[in-house]
Amino acid sequence: MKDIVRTPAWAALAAHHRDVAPRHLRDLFSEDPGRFPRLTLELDGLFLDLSKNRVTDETLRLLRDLAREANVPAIVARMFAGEKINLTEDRAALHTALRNRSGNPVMVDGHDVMPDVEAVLKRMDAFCDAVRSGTWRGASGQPIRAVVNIGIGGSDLGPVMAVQALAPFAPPDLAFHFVSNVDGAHLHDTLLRLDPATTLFIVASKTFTTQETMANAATARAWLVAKLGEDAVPRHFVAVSTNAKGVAAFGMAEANMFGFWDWVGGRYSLWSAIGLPIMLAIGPERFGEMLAGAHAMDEHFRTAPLEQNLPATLALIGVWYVNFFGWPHHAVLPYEQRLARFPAYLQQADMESNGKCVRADGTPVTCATGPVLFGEPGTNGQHAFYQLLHQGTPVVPADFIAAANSVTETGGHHPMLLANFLAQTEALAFGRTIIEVVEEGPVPPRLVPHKVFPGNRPTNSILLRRLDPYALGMLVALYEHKIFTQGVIWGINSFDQWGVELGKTLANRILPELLGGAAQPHDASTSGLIRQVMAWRDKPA
Ligand code: G6Q
Repeated sequence: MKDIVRTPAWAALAAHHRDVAPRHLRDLFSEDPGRFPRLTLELDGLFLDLSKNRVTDETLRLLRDLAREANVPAIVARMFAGEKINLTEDRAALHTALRNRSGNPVMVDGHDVMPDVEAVLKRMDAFCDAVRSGTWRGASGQPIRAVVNIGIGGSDLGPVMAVQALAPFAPPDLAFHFVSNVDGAHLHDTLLRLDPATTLFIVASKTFTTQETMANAATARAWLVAKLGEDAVPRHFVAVSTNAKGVAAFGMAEANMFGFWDWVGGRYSLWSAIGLPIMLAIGPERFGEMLAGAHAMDEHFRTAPLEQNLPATLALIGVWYVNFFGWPHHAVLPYEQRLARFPAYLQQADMESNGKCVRADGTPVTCATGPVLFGEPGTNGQHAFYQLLHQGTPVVPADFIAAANSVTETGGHHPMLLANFLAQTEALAFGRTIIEVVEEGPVPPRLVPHKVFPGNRPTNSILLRRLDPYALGMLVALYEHKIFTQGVIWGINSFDQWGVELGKTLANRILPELLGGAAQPHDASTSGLIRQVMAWRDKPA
C-alpha cells in the first residue's frame, strides 16, 4: 500500500507549510480582497466559509493534489458502488443507499438492496403513523405518550442527537427518552417518570448481543411485565436489529422487528431503522426530508470536482492542520442549542472512524490520524473553555455552526446568538494587538499583555438557513464524508472499530469476580482496585 507520507504531494505540502506557517490571517485578508468570495462554498442552503483558515490558494491546490495522490475520487466511487471497502469486516459501507432517492439500484453481492430499504421504510412509516395518530394502543387501550430508545453507541447517539435537533417538529404530547448506559441509574431515573400503560420501548441493537442494551432491555421488560403482565409486551416493545434470531430469543415477534443490514455501520445507521425514534418524533414525511438532505450531500460529494467539494475540502483542511501544523485537536461549536448532542455524535463518528494507528493493510501509520474532537454549544462554551481557544498554548481549529433563522424565534434572542457566533470567529482569526489594546483607552501597563489576543486561530463557519430536517441531513452527511475522505488519505479503514473490543473482553472477565467468583490474575493496580471495590460493596440484605 502506498505510504502517503512518502509521496511528492506530501513533500510539496511540507515545503509549502514553511511559507504559510508564519503568515497571519490579518495579512492574508488585507492582501486579498477577493479571499472571502473565493473561499466560500454553498450547497442547497448550507454555506461554508473557509476563508478564516490558515490556507492560501496554493495550499488548497496542493491539498487537492494530495487527495488525487491518495485516490480519493476512485475510492469514493467504490464506496457508492457498494464495494466491500470495509476490508477487516469484509463489508460494504452503504449508508448512502439508505437515503438514495435517485431511483437507481444499489448492488451488494449482485443484489439490489433498494427494494429492501424501501420495504423497511414503508413498515416504519405505517408504524410511526399508527403510534403518532393514537391508532397503536398500549395493552390497556391507551395511546403511547412516551418512547424509550434502549441502545448504545451508534444505536443511540444518532437518534438522540437528531430527536433533540428537530424537537420543534415533534408532537408535544409524545416524550422521548434514551437509555444507553449499563449504569442502572440511567434506566431507573427514566422509568421513575413513566407510566407503563403509555410507554413504548424500542430495543435498538444491530447485533442484539450488546451487554448494556440487553441488560437495560431485560430490566425494562421486567418492569413492564410486573405492572401490565406478559401479554402486554408486544404492544410496548419493538426491536431494531439485523439479528432476527436474537430478537426472537428475547421474546419479540417478527412483526415487531424492523431490520437493517450488515453493510450499515453502527455510527452511520441513523438513516436506517435505527432512526425509528427520529421518524416517530418528526413523522415519515419529514424523515424523508432528512434523507433527501443527506442524499443531496451524497450526490454533491460523489460528483462535484475537488475544487468545489464541501466534504472533501473540509477534510483536506483538517489534514493540513493535523499533519502539517501538528495540531491534534478539533472543536465543533454549534450555535444552536438543539445541536447540543451534535459534538458527542461527531465524537463517535470521527474518533471511532479515524482513531487508528494501523492502516487498512495492517501496516502501522506513519503520520498522525484522527484528531481529538470535542465541543459544546455556543454560547455556553464561551463561558467555559473558550479562554484556551483564544489565549491558550495549543491552537485548536474549530467548526462554528449556526442557522440564520431559529425554527422557534423567541424574544429576540436569535440575533444575540448570531452576534456571538460571528464575534467569536472574528476574534479567533484577528485577535487584538498591543496597539489596539492601548488605543482602546487607558489601561494599566501591567494588564496590557493579558489583553492581547494572538489571533490567527483558524475556523470554518457553517451557516444553515434554519435547522430543519433537510438541513440536518445535509450537515450530518457533510461530516460523514469529511471523515471518510480523511480516512482515505491516511490509508485507514474508517468503518471498523477494533479498538473497542479489548475493554469489552476484559469487562466480561472481571464481572464474575465482582459477583463473588474466584480472583483472576491481573496487574497489581487492577487486582488492588477489585479488592477495594469488594471491600466497599454493601453486602446484599
Ligand atoms: C458503531 C459501533 C458501536 C455500536 C455499539 C452498539 O459504529 O459499532 O458504537 O453501534 O456498540 O452496537 P449494537 O447496535 O450492536 O448494540
